[in-house]
Amino acid sequence: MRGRWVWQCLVAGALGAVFVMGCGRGESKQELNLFTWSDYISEEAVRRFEEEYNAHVVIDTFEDNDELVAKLQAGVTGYDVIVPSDYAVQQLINLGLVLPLNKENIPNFQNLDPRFLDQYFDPGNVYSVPYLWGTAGIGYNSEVIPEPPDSWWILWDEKYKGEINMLDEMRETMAVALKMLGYSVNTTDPQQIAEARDLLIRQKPLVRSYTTETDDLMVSGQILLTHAWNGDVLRVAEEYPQWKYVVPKEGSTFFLDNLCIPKGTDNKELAEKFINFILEPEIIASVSAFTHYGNAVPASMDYLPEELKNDPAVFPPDEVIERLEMLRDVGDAEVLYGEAWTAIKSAGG
Ligand code: N2P
Repeated sequence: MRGRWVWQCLVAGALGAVFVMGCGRGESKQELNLFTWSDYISEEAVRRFEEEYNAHVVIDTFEDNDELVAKLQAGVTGYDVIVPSDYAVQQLINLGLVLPLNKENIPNFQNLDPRFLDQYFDPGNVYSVPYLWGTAGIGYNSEVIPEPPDSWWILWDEKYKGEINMLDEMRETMAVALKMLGYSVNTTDPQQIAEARDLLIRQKPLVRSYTTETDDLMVSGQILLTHAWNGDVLRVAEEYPQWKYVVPKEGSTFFLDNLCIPKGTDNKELAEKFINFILEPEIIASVSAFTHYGNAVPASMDYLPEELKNDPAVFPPDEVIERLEMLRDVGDAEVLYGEAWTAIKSAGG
């Protein structure tokens, strides 16, 4: 009897060892699920994280902050790291959809420029780590429009009917109209929101599309003008230098996108390792070099290509910065924005 038991144990042990060895040969790779904007991380950052942590990075993309918030609110799980903008971080915190970060696991937090920390949307950076920042403005095809447009009004010019794209991002697109009217992008005044709505409805017959994924439209020549984030135009411009970017004189928005860990992650430890890894100066530099967005790690400047460092469209001069406002959570007025946006989207084009 005893002998049989010993034999069984040996077999079980051997099987166990085979299982463990099997795991060591690949199956044990941990998965890091990143939910982010399109073209918003470098291949180098992904590859090096995968190598160093024996992990596999799975990327899923969203098109705008509302989509990200709505998905998490609807209970979609399985993501370990998400990339909300400023005001969306505030919304996610209020909804209880992001987890507090354990800074002990993120020693590279000290690499961050204090100017990007402790923002209104997350005092003390309990839930968020700054990632990339940029501006919204106008991307234009300089072969056809040689003079840099200085005003948002060009997107209302009949001459370009059917060749204009607007960002499909409620707060950003409302911000264009609000700035044209001389109002704050964070107004909660129903009258001002209604005026902005009407201006965008007036523009609609000229608009070819509303999308935040503008690359193909620019490259294929289907549009001549687009409301866009700077990096998205500058990345295309590397290969298609006719595409240029300006921030109009009426002013615009400045965004700060952040790394957060959503509730429902099943690997918070790996998520924190990933965030820490991204904050390595050389790694975040590779992200900026690819995306053409500024980052919040000053030491990364040493690794950035000269042209990028000196590009005022990436690092705007003070006179441009003065014209920029950051979007904020508008609280109850969000409903008014939502109604305005629905009216714009459903208006006859
Ligand atoms: C990247 C989009 C930039 C994110 N394709 C703006 N918050």
